[in-house]
Amino acid sequence: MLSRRSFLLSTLAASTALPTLAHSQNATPRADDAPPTVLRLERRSVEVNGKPASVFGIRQPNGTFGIRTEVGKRFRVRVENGISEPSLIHWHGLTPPWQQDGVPGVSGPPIPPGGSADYDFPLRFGGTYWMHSHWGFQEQLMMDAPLIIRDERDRADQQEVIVMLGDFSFRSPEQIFEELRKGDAMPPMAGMPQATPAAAEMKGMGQGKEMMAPKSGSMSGGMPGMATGVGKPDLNDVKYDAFLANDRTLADPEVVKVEPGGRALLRVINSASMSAFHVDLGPLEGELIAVDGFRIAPVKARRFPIAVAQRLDIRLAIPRAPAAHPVLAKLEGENKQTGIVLVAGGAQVARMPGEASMASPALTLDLESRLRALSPLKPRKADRVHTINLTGEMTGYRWSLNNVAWTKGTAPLALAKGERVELVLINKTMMPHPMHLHGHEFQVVEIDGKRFPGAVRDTVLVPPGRRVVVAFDANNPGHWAFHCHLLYHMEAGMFATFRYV
Ligand SMILES: [Cu+2]
Repeated sequence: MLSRRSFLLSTLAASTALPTLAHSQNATPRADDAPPTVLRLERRSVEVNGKPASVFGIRQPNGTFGIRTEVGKRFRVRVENGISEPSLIHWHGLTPPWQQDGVPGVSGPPIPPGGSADYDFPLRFGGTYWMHSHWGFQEQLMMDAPLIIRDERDRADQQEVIVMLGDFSFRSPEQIFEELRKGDAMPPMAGMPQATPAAAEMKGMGQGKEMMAPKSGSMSGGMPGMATGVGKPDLNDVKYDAFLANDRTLADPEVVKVEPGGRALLRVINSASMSAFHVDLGPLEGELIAVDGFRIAPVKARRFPIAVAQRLDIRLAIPRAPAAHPVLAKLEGENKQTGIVLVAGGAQVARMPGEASMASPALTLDLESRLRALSPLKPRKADRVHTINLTGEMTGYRWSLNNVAWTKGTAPLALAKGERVELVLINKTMMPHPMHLHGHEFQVVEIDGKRFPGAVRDTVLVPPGRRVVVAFDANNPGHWAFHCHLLYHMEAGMFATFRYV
């Protein structure tokens, strides 16, 4: 078993310049250094549907899941691997030096059982982020936690409520992946005509007038998961046993006391491996003030879509009358739901069913097309454009980018320091793909040919048949992952890297 020291040395061997790992090399910390926050990777038990389940967790020694810190501070963390297998934690949405990004085989080696790794970098911006393992299928087993960076948006008179969404199966992730590969659910062939989710768009929550891709030939014949009609997207190809909010189902939801007449900030994190939701506030109107941590011109609504790995910051004014206010998350395309309950005053909490009376529609880009960044990128012509087709093959659940299923030997995509880069993401498949870029925030600048100064974020949904363009500045040299955040798509090869120095 590797010691922590040999892990650090092997990290060093992988790279010549590691200024930000300097702290871990110091035998004695400087006097002005606070000790690092320790995060322990651990096994733990949770109860789901009345049955015990062994999952993972990321906790501080005092029991706190994840980290809550402040903008301007350094992110000084020691991760201790207390499980019996290797692991490595990715700080989703942060922009660390690339060696500290936590992607095994790209950023550095995994932490062996019993080992630890140190992290130290400045926090440039605040917001709602999260952390999760990038090793194997550990994310499906809840190796994830909130990563909250407070900034001027946080107010003393505002109660923070974190809602971490998840999908859960009593089957092992390996078994789930095996079932997918055997063809219980198969993506369409690359290059085949693509149907569009027109029906779902019509039923969509928003009334946006966005462009739709033209409807073309149906792929639904013989496609599992598509029996409900022509032209619908293929959603939810893993059948889960439960959907969780803060580790719990609606049979026994988390109940959070809030102040009647007070303010709350919901920090919703979709840490599910494969499931997108509609956050449903019932009769309450919320104000969406940030996506993926970054501020937007506020949008008021009662329902907000959230794709896998995305975050929503929603301000709520709690009514004065005593009442229970469920905050539900409804699985897209189905009637399954999960959530928590906000209780103001002495109100009774009524039992809520885990299934809604109606199925939710698929997520659309209606909201995305209406979001406007409060701090957009400086307008600038792209120095480099990468067109990235989101692709899939018929056999064996093979997902890919530009028809390449990533392996360690796949060449990185090129870019150069200082460039404005645009990624043209074209979904040639029947499934929606939430695409995530590591180490950089990007701005959504185009949907289906229409340019607009959209949200700055780190994960964008590309529904079937749609074309989404994101722009970013190549200002953080290194070797970075870019991938679909659906866990089994990523594992199947829907993954690429960028490398520049
Ligand atoms: Cu995908």
